[in-house]
Amino acid sequence: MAAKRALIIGIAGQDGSLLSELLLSEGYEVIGVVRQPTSTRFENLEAIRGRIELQQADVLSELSLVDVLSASQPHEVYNLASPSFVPMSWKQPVLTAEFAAVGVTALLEAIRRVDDGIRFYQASSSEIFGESREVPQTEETPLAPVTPYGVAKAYGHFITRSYRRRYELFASSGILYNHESPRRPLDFVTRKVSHAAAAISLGLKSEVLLGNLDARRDWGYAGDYVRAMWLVLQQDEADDFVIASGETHSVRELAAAAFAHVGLDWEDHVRVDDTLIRGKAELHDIVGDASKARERLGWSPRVDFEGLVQLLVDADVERLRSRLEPVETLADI
Ligand code: GDR
Repeated sequence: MAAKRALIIGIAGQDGSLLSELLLSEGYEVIGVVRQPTSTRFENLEAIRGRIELQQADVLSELSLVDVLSASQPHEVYNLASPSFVPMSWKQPVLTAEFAAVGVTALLEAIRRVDDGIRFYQASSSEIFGESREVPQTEETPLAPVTPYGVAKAYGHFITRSYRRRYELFASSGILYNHESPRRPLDFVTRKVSHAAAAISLGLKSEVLLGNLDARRDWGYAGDYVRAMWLVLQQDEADDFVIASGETHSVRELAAAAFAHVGLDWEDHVRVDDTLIRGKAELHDIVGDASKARERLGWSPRVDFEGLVQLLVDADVERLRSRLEPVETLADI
């Protein structure tokens, strides 16, 4: 049987690159869509660059999407193209809405025109639950987003459902809670903390500034979560799925675990910077009930919170050490 073809919009990010690796291991042909020229060096794709094809397209241009879909004829399309750092959405609310809301519509329209048999995955987010009255949240929990990012993602979520209903497209959403890996940019709190713990343990810095230490999140490992994305598109029917660990931990617990892993006391190195506190934009009680994913997809996370923190810190120690080595070698000469 000919290999299945997957098109990943936003392939160069954390999720896109991890999903590519999974799909390649499942025997897929993987085509990625990027906004930059395809000759750009994408760090996350280095290891698999020779095994994937890249196409340049803009999710705001339906025509460019129609061209890419017509040329590549994918069986599955994963839409991971969106800004992902939530505080930035207050600085760039229009751009956020363009990519996370309008872009999804352009993509659904392009799919409908080119081949309505394509299976479509939309990256929804737990941010759509915002000030949720229901704890934990399920696929049926009413949406109450509070950030421009959450509002735009809610649009993306609803338009995906709307096309599923009106045009009977195979269009599914994964409502993913926070999912992390060593490929997370340093703006996000997990990488910020793991990188700081690693750097401090190596004597490269002495402290890190964080925001609200009492903030809680439902954190998981991104490698587990991209597996859920793939499973969502292997079902008989399109649907929405909450993908979450089902437990929350505070930023304080995150810092304590990360610093303890390198033999340090977090309280000696963490300072609070009030400008990083999100105030009324902070989300509370955001925790997912992934029962449906467990029952229907057979999905459950393999890496727990402790395992995740250790994996992140170990990767940062490794990365920083390998950068340090050439310097030490030079110093020896
Ligand atoms: P989030 O992730 O906004 O939940 O969105 P982030 O890691 O930025 O924040 C998590 C929590 O940590 C608190 N916090 C800090 N956050 C950052 N970034 N920096 C700090 O110094 C800091 N100190 C405390 C925050 O207040 C917050 O409570 C992520 C993204 O991946 C989204 O794209 C995705 O949709 C959601 O998760 C689900």
